[in-house]
Amino acid sequence: MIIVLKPATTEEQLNKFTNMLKDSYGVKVNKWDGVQSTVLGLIGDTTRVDIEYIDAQSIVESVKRVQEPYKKANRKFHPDDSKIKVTDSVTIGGGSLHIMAGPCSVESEQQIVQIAKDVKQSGATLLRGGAFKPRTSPYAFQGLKAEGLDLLKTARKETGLPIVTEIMRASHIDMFENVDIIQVGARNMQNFELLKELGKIDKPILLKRGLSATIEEWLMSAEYIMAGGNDKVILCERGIRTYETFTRNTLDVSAIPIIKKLSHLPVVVDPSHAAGKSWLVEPLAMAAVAAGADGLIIEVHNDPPHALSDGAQSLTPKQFDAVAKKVFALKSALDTEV
Ligand SMILES: [Mn+2]
Repeated sequence: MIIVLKPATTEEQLNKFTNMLKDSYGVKVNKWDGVQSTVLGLIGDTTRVDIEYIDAQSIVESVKRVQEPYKKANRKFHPDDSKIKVTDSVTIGGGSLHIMAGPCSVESEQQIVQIAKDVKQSGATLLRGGAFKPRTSPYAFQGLKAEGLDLLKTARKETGLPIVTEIMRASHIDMFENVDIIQVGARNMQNFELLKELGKIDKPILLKRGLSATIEEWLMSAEYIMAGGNDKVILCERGIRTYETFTRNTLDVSAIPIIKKLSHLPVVVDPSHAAGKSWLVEPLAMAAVAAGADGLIIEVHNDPPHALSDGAQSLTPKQFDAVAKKVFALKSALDTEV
């Protein structure tokens, strides 16, 4: 339920009203302060709330029930875009464009440090790299695990790039304490126990869309994290499963404006896993930025044919440089649009 308060509402009236809502109905009250008005979002069982009584209060401008099952992720509860601060220099959402780039898997110190330097040179502002790898086959390379995390930290030290890497299980959260953005992969999007644990920490979470997840299911997974108190959720569209087999997945470009309409959370797009083919990364990246994405996450490898995972979709540093140039040029053209 959403309650919009009149602009003249005083702090004292607001507190009294909020306490009444909590005490009478046992709901949580989420407050959003806008320039013109204050919006209260009621979370919990609102079936007992007397909507006519609320509407009759002198400080209430309007009140309406929210049909969607996601509340904290809902734009109605938070009309402005969320800006997720990662470091002093990197904030995702709110109009900026950030590129996270790096290899599918961290393979060695030399590999990750060199790629980090290269992608930074091309304008990437975050370094991606998998240490724990969820692979379709149990016989495929499973990642360097804890050693991979250490190598990512070495690359961060060398370049200053914040790091984003995937977590596979809740018992690893302590190990990820010094990671800048924790990624939840597509296969874990509905691992609700993991999501609940990530809701208890104060760190940005990159939540990838599940292979066959609807937009509402994806937002409900974000809600799981936010319900626990962690509002720092960044959504990542990475392609969905369709009948098409030419591409690894089908990039759902329409999800970007739909998420923007339904939610205030930033959206990052992964053209690499959507395409599965390196030559498709550039057009899909351009489409994503044109559709309003807040960022891109792109796989870059120094030697794609010999990559331990996802070589076919990885760009070389030189190819990445060309893609980044085009993407930033497109972004500035969009920003100067009248
Ligand atoms: Mn990959």
